[in-house]
Amino acid sequence: METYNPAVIEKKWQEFWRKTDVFHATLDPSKKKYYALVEFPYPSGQGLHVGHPRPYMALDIVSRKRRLQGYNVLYPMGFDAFGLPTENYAIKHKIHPAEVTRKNIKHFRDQLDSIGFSFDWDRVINTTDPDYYRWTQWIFIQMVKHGLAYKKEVPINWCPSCRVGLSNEEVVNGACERCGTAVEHRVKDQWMLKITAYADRLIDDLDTVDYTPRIKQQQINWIGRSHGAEADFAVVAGDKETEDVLTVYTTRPDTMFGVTYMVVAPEHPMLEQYADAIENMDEIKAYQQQALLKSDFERGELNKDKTGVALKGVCAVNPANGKRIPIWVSDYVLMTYGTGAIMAVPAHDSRDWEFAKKFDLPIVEVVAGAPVPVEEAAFTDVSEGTLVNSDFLNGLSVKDAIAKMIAFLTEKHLGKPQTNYKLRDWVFSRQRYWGEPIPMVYCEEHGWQPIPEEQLPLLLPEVPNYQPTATGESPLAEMEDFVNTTCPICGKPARRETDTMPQWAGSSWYYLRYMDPHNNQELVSKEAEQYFGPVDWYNGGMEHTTLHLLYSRFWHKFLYDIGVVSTKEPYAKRTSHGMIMGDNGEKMSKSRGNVVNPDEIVSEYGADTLRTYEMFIGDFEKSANWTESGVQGCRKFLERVWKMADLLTEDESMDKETEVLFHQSIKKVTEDFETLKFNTAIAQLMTLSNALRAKERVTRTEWKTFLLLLNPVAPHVTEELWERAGFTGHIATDGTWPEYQDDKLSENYAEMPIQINGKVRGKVVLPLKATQEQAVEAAQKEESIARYLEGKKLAKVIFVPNKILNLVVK
Ligand code: ANZ
Repeated sequence: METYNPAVIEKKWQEFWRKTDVFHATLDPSKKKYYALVEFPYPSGQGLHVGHPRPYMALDIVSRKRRLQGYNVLYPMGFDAFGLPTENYAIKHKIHPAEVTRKNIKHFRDQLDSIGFSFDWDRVINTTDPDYYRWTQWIFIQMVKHGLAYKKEVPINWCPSCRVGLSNEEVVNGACERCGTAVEHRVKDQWMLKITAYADRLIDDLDTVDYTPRIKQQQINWIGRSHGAEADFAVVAGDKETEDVLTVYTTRPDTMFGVTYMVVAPEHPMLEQYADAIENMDEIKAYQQQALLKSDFERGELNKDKTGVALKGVCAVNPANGKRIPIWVSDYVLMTYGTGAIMAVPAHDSRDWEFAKKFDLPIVEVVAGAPVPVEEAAFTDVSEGTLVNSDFLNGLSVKDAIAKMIAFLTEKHLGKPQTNYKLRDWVFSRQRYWGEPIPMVYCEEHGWQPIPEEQLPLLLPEVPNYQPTATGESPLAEMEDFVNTTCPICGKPARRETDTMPQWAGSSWYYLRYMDPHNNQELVSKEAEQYFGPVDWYNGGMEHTTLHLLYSRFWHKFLYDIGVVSTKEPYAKRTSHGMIMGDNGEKMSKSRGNVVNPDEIVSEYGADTLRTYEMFIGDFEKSANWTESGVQGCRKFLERVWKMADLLTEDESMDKETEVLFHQSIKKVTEDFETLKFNTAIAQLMTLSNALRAKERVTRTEWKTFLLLLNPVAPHVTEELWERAGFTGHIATDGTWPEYQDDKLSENYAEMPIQINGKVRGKVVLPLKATQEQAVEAAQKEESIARYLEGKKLAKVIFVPNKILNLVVK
């Protein structure tokens, strides 16, 4: 046979798949469906590097295998194309972002096609297409109508370099996620989405889905639900107890008797309120100025040198024992969490402890059982320890003391049980051009109104300049034609919202559109949603666990509440992949010069080699370093497979010697493909191919089975070999996934030496449980033995099961 030439084979089969449209998922409720989803890419100007397709290959394997198992598989792909890099590129090169996007998508599509994915391209979506974002806008309007979208003056995270407001999620260590510039705080009127209304359901419904444990845990941590109490501390100004109280949020009401001071955030309104009574207001003002410069992240950090100022002339009263305690202002207390004020218990809270040590404040132990005295370290373990120095709580465990103190506060009207969340409402406005216009209009008389739904999509107008304005307004603000409109209620002149949506908007519901991408009546038809939903398996990056995944679960739950979708959760299963690093072990990036372009690998070694290598490179959930020698190894494997075609015999049945290995391989590959163990599945196929080559013949059933098992990984070469072997049809159109037999999973056969009159004359292969009669019968049939029996009389039979058969003849 000629040599393996992937360049020719791969084009041929990609063309075949395209022509036969085999990967198109039809809406056919008579067939069992399987919906596999991968995160759609942002079509950047750089194109794909070899890290991007790793997750696509994984679910391509699952999709191809499921199709062979008879499923109607929906495996779609699209482009998440709104976003800053495109806009920035457009600004720099003076090309319209839509033009940039078109070019980039074309490039991505070519790259993806060359790798041979089984995507259903009839369903491709692009979030910047008005037919798509019309529905993104529609969902926003439904949220407005249900009170989940509202406008609010909020201090936002402002990136002075991108000139854009960022959500908390887009701020990483106090810097802009995209460009790394330190984030400032600014007050702006923003559209907000009330994701907090769904906080409990976003945690509780995790019990109903199959997500990798660390993904679940990250979501839980991000939402940050904590149970505790609010407690009121009376404020004393001068020497008089006022009517006012300072309310704190605490998860440890049991430690109330250990409170030795209070702390308010620098932004706390009580400071303004008591400005007259506070004697050192100048000092406080100076401190407030300083705090403004720090991000919440910096402020919350442990082990950071604590700063603060004590209020002079104002103090508070501990509601448990009536003692007067000082009030401090310090930036380790955030205005954005709880009530912006805390009761400090230095003996049992590490940050309070550090603060107390620095400013020499009293430390009172109220939970006994610390391994070292509380003067040396805070004792924070709540599972051990007994309350002391705490009046009516003495002797109780922490758990019981919490309950008792909450009951006490509630009864005395000094507090109440309270649940808090770290999760904040989602800042949904962006002052950028390249995003979905927010379909809202402001009327002097009727306030903010959504535009009538018949007017959707609200098109993004062409602007001469995409540059964000110096005032921080979106470029749309300068387009009078766009801005000036009429009020949908009274018809009088009104102004349009000029902010656009964040990039997270389009990706919050895209999996629904794939189910029914061309529907111009609805976002998705009931029929399509009920058939294809929910997504059976969604794989994506770990970095999207707290942003995209949470946002899309929130939108889905809202759509469930208004009857658009029929399931409570969008994704039945979610997994994550590890990254592919450069050959130097560092993250692939242009600046590090370690980027590998898949195009080069495809043209030098072939797509099947690239696919095999990326799936063989290591544990799918862990990161792995790219090595060229690894690529070469996989290419060699496929070349050996190619040459195996020369060993093909006319026999149909499986040879006994490799039958068990075959059944074991079917089982292992079938299971490993479903449990992210692509590497061990491939290793098994390598072992199997070695065994087949060792026996120097491959029967037709063996060859067929082997090609089917390898097909999801290396679809082109296996189709070619299938065709050359003359098997019926093609794998993609006619193949059926092989099944193993339980009773063939272990060695059931043994070779038995046959003796004639005490001398070994040959051997037979017998089932392990063979009886004496079966053994004798097999021996008589065996040519090498039969000669010795000819014309003789069988006098005696000595049979040791599974070991030996001795025939005594005369
Ligand atoms: C007294 C106390 C004693 C606390 C103790 C802890 C341990 P989570 O679990 O994250 O909800 N806290 C409350 N509001 C705060 C704010 N705005 N900025 C900074 N810290 C704040 O944490 C709740 C605990 O964090 C609260 O319980 C409070 O300190 C602090 F041994 O109250 B605790």
